[in-house]
Amino acid sequence: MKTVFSPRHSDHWLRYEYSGGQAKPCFEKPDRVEFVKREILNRRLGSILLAEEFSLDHLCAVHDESYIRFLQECWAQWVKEMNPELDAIATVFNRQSFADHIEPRSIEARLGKYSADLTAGLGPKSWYAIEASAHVALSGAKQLLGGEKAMFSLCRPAGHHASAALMAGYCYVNNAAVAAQYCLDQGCDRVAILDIDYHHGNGTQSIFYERSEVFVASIHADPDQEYPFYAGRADECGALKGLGANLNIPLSLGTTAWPEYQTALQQSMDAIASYKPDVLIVSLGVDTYEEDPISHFRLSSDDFTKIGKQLAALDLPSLFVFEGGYAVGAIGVNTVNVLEAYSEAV
Ligand code: OKS
Ligand code: ZN
Repeated sequence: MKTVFSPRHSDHWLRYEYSGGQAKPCFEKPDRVEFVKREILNRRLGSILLAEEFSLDHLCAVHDESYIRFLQECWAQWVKEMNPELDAIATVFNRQSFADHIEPRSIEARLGKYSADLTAGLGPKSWYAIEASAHVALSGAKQLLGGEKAMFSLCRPAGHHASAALMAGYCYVNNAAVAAQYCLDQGCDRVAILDIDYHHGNGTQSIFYERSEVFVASIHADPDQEYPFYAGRADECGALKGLGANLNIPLSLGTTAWPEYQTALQQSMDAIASYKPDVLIVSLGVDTYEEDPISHFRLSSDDFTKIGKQLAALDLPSLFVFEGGYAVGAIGVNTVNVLEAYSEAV
């Protein structure tokens, strides 16, 4: 399996993340994908291609144009109005609808309009990494449609919490959604997205919730107990034309190990098989790992091999898009375990 990568990911880094009322060092750091890249080379998974450039239209096909403009402009405006020594992050939020039609002027107000919560900020060059990450996903999709059986887009920052006009959960542009829309625009009739990150892919769900051409399935920690809290329940099945095209499988924290996970994976695969998509996009997070510092499932490194093997049974052209995973010592092994087992089984 070939990988697409961009060194521009390292343009994105933040000083702090906020949790439990505290500023802490970030779990989401540039190292993460460098470790994955190193393991890909060590294990000879396949060649590593640099991302191609794509038009911004592909991002605007799933995101509001005003939101993308905000991501581009944020840092320059933050420097003018706020403190250039600190990350650009929201302090106020638009929870009232009176100003929804207004593009706010001040950067504080714009950050609040386009942030879901305090889990996503922007640094001096974050936009360049965000754009490159979308290009990594688009390049993978292009290769797939060009005839590759499977591709790995080693995206950073991740995307699955980002909705049409909100950044959240370390995510800015929804890379998997951008890739899915690209596949449709290039002639696919139906695309399935399977999100196996530990966290519910609430951004992806919201982008495609009322559409039938993209089936979205997510296996994740129960939102009663885990971020993103406000989406991911089993009764969220899609709406309007998208009714029936959304599947959530929440699993309980602390106790979920391979037997429960395997059953959920099979259930999601059965649903995808009956949807009969032209391509599969896997939002691949490895924060389901037992030693992940922010998550509470109990998958072992060997279990990631089993995931790859099991997914191969779908026998679909597959684009793996990287999402979360914070146990940097094992992040490469766990990720490549999925990809290598998938490649060997198809
Ligand atoms: C705040 C929790 C923030 C979680 C961010 C989730 C990042 C992730 N106490 N998403 O898949 O890995
Ligand atoms: Zn995650």
